[in-house]
Amino acid sequence: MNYDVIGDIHGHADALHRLLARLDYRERDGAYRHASRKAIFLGDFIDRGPEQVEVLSVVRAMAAAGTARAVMGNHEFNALGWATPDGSGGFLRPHTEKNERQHAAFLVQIGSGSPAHREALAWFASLPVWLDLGGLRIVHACWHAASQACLAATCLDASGCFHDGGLRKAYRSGTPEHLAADVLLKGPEVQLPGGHSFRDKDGHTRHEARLRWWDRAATTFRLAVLGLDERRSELPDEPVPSDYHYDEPVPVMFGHYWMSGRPQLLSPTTSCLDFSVAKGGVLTAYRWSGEAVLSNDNLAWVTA
Ligand SMILES: [Mn+2]
Repeated sequence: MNYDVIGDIHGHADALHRLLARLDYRERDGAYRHASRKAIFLGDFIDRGPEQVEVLSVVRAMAAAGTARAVMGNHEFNALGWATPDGSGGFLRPHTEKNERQHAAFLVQIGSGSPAHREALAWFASLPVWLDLGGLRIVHACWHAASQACLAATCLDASGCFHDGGLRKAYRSGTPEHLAADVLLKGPEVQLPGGHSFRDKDGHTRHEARLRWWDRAATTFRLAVLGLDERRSELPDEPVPSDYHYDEPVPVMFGHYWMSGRPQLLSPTTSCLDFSVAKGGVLTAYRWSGEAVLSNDNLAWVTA
């Protein structure tokens, strides 16, 4: 099977319609279809953008018609946690001001507590955390076998989706399952050594940093930490104690990282397809036809 893998949409339905048209999908019997290809969505359908209900409608229709598959993003994981009581008067994802701000547009657009909201949650819960298609691997933020094994053992059903008890376990802070869900859906972070810290773009002091797990040459903190380009030299030139680096020959595609600029591969076997459509960037797809070595020629995109 040939797949068109599509990055984070975040409620930008207009871009999604244009991208599917650009990829030669046509709407018939209520769903976009292609004569010889299927779509795969990398998660993060909701939050931020203006047409989140429409995005869910397009993607769910394709999934129901068998013309697309999808994995869970951290925003769908968060939506489930936000709406699931924790049994002691709160919710799995606390209703803090920061969490509410991140989710408010979705709750307004879908109608918090409405039948449509409940239906969307049931669909989010039906999304697998990753897809292993043999020659192609799909996950929202990071491919990491040990984290996958950890979740599969106690939190996921046979289709790779969270069951109710598994979702609760993955939300329990300090457990291996919580860390595993974080790695797969939000990407691995490491503690900086020797009390090092830096200020992030919001001015918060951080002692942990996100890793460029797809870069096998990124062996020191200075090389491996993401998103600090101009201040890289402040980081220690010491080895990263991390087993997160991906160095297998099977191509892996993911979203999540708010890349900017013209879409391009990260390496011949790794491709982040999130080019920030929700921040004025582009909605991006990789047109995969079975190749083990990826090519920039197979990237396609539309502007926001
Ligand atoms: Mn994400």
